[in-house]
Amino acid sequence: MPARELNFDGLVGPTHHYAGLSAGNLASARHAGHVSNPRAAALQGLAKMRFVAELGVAQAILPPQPRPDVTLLRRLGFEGTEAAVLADTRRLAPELLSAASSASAMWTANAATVAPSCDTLDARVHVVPANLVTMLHRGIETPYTTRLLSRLFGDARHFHVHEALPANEWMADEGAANHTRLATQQGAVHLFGWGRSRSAKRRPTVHPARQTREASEAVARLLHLAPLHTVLWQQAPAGIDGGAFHSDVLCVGNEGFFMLHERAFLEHEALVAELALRLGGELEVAVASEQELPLAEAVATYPFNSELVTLPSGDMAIIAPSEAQQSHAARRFLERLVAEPNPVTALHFVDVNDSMHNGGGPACLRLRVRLESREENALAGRVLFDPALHDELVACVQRRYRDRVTLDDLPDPAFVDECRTALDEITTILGLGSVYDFQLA
Ligand code: SUG
Repeated sequence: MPARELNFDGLVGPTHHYAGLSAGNLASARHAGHVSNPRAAALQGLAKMRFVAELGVAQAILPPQPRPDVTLLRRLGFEGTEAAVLADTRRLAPELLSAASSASAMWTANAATVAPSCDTLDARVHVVPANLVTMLHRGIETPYTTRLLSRLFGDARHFHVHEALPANEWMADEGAANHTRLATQQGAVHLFGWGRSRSAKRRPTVHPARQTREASEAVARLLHLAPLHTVLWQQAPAGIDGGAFHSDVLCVGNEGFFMLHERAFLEHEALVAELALRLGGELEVAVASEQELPLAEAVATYPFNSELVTLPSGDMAIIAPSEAQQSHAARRFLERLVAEPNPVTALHFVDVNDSMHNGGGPACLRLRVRLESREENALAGRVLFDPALHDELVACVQRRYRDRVTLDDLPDPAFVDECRTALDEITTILGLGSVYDFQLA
């Protein structure tokens, strides 16, 4: 069956701002309180989508989530009219207003973990939305993510969208940001990176480990993967303590090519040997040593948070953030990969600077979904990216998004109305019907 990988990018929402909400995410902490520009951030994302689509890679898009999440604030005890709830939260608990207003659903690598039908025991595509339980502002994404993915992948002949794992720190799940699928003629392997478990002796001491081994095991079961297809491996605690809060900050893989930093996983040589055993000689691996590319530089400039895509020619391209271009060591490493005899033949840099300031690179902004053509035809909505869709969304963003947002804008009822108008237009453009509660009311 012909299949191709679709990259579902999350459109940046109109409340995008810098709140320093993510402990262990160094860029988020560094930019806390900076004035944001949601319009520029959304246009950068759309430009990246257009660029990827123009390479001949299948591109799709998911809408933002409704923010501020006033229901969250009511659940936390704020009462009265919506305007009163927002004003009181701004005054009494501004960090909760930020959490309720975060545009973090843009980082769709965290939306879910997906297994293609060619790998699953019942030959359907399985999707497990992530509970994102470690961070409040991210955990509130799960209900909408589940609703949206259930709508898009609603055809039960082809898809099964599961419930997220129970929202408990034992089962903390960050979705595909901790998952890589590799495949050669010999087979496919789903590599799940995890940061802590009830039995692991070694764990990070400075920053939180977000993904648990127990959650990864449960996700692998729900995805209906045969054990032969599954490898679970611990992220290096030193990597997490150095700012690699997801495994995709220090590794990315595609088909038979895997690139990683030596601090991505504990005992990375044993991991590479295990992968080689499962995938055979066709697997090619590129490791950056600490000497070649220091961890701090890799975390600051995100060369591993590149999109690694297969081009129509069969060659691969790396789509890296422009921050990695500006770093001598990161750029040298990426250029080495292109020069070496491996499937990577092209290196491109994209500007997703406003997302990077919150710790989200090109790979964080996309969820990979490998679909056969009959499955692609069963997708609901108008979410496949093409030039017309790009132009309509750009016009909407230019019309509806502000170019400057601070904490003081978030409780303003006029701003909240503007955001709803924008989301209403976006979901209409995407042919999704009514997905938000405010549209259903
Ligand atoms: O969860 N940043 C996100 C970045 C997610 C990156 N995703 C991947 N690596 N796949 C996070 O830490 C910052 C929000 C703020 O501080 O305003 C934030 O949520």
